[in-house]
Amino acid sequence: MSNQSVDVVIVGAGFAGMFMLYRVRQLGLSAQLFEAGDGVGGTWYWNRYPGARCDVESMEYSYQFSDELQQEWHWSERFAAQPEILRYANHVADRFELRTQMQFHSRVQSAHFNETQAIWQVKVSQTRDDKTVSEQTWTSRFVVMATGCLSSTNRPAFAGMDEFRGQTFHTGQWPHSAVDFNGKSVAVIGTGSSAIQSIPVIAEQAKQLYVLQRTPTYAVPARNAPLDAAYEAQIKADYANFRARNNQMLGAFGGAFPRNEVSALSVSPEDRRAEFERRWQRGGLIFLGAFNDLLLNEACNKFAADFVREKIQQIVRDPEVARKLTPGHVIGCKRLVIDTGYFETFNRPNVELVDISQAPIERITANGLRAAGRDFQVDCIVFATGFDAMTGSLDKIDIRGRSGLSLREKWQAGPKTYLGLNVSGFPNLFMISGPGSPSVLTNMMVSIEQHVNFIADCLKYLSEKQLRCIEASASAEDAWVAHVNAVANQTLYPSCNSWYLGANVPGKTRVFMPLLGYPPYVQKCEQVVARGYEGFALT
Ligand code: NA7
Repeated sequence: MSNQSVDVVIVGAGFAGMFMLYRVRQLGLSAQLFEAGDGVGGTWYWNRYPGARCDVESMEYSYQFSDELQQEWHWSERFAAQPEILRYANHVADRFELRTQMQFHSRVQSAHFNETQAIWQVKVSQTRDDKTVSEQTWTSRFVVMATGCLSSTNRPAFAGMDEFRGQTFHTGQWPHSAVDFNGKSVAVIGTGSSAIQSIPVIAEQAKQLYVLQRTPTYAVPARNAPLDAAYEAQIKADYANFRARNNQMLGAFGGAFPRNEVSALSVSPEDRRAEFERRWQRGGLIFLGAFNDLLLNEACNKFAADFVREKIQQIVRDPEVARKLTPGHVIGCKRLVIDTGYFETFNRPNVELVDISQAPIERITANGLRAAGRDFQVDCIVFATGFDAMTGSLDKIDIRGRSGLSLREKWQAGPKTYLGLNVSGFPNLFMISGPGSPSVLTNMMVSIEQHVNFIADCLKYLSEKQLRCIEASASAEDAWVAHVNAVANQTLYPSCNSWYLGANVPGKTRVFMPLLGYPPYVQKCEQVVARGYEGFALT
């Protein structure tokens, strides 16, 4: 069927799109959700690579909108693995009967705003095996982009890609059927989070594993374990307060082991080391909360970086391999990775680290690849090369606002938003965890719920006040972009080539995209609402 009309079109069936659909239905509005995959889960639907696991603790990485849901769901491990998170997403979709308004195998190609009627026209391709089988046009008053921050894969254009006769995989688009590396020679390109999680698992299966590293990465142990039943019971007995404590944290997680609110310079070297060691032994991202200025002051950062560098030297037996695995940049300015046996994997006889920092991959060949002046013969190549983060999935859709203004063009010099929720010139178009919001610097589940609640409350307000359109003003947007940059520039975050800056994608404009600091952001959103949606034009 084509030319259908609803109040709200939602793009994406990850945790953001699912909860948005739930809230829109609660408001009594009609909605249709489109999803390119054939199931719910978003990031956790696509990222099925071996070892894929969340880096936020399970008891925190879940919805909080339904107390029954959070009470009845049981996580089996401290850090949940991808299959369990996907089961959770499916459970939520079933429990709240969300699938009735979801259309799978459906890729939104364009969304154009019709100014005369103040409606959006959305073109959707229905696909089978990546081929378009039919097209639909939908109209809606509102469009919500729940397209995810890390869903558009970054695939470097290596020469000779078509020549390779073996199997290739991208960690962000892993096959849904099991992949068996037993007895195979494998090359993994990249050493970011996805690589660091998958390398130890692949190494156990593969005959030979080559890890092609352009930049070494800091990783701290996850110390994953079965979820402690007493800890689970304790949190469930007081879940609301546990959530409230986490919401006060800079990244909306880790309230059970909060940041140590003193400077790394204010304590003796022995006490500093003891605090790093305490957090290293506990495991997880809380390592960077050892002191309150690790990402503000280079000297303090170096204490933390040196601590991890020493650990790498201790774990990796071959001093030359250890040296190559040791990062030199600021720790934490690229997302810190939590690992399970990553550095230990380089002590295995079937694993070789290939340093391509000085001599990049020259080409892919029929039997493998050529890099660092050598030919590597492999059966499989795993591209763990990351994502066109935060803007990639929006860029793929032809989004046009007032006067046919295209979002791609508007964002050519970097994304501009107001609150990471809306863009001037694009009325009634919302994005969840868009650039300019805390998003990827937080526990995404918390940020997602906060954004969805903001949008749903806004839709309710518009309907109560009989308003047709909401749109960020250009001046509020400019001021917001300046604010996001100013906050980032007070920190060490902009100092290295991270995907936060778009530095991993050749040609992408270098702009620090997420906003640091969840609690002040929430306060700002509340203030905006209290002042009648300050910074937005309501018509
Ligand atoms: P990341 O963290 O962006 O890592 C990608 C890796 O791929 C990284 O080591 C890159 O090296 C490497 N890369 C990218 N392009 C190339 C080329 N052309 N040649 C060689 N190596 C390359 O992506 P992940 O999927 O691991 O993690 C993304 C997020 O998902 C993560 O932060 C978690 O939040 C979950 P580089 O460092 O750019 O030199």
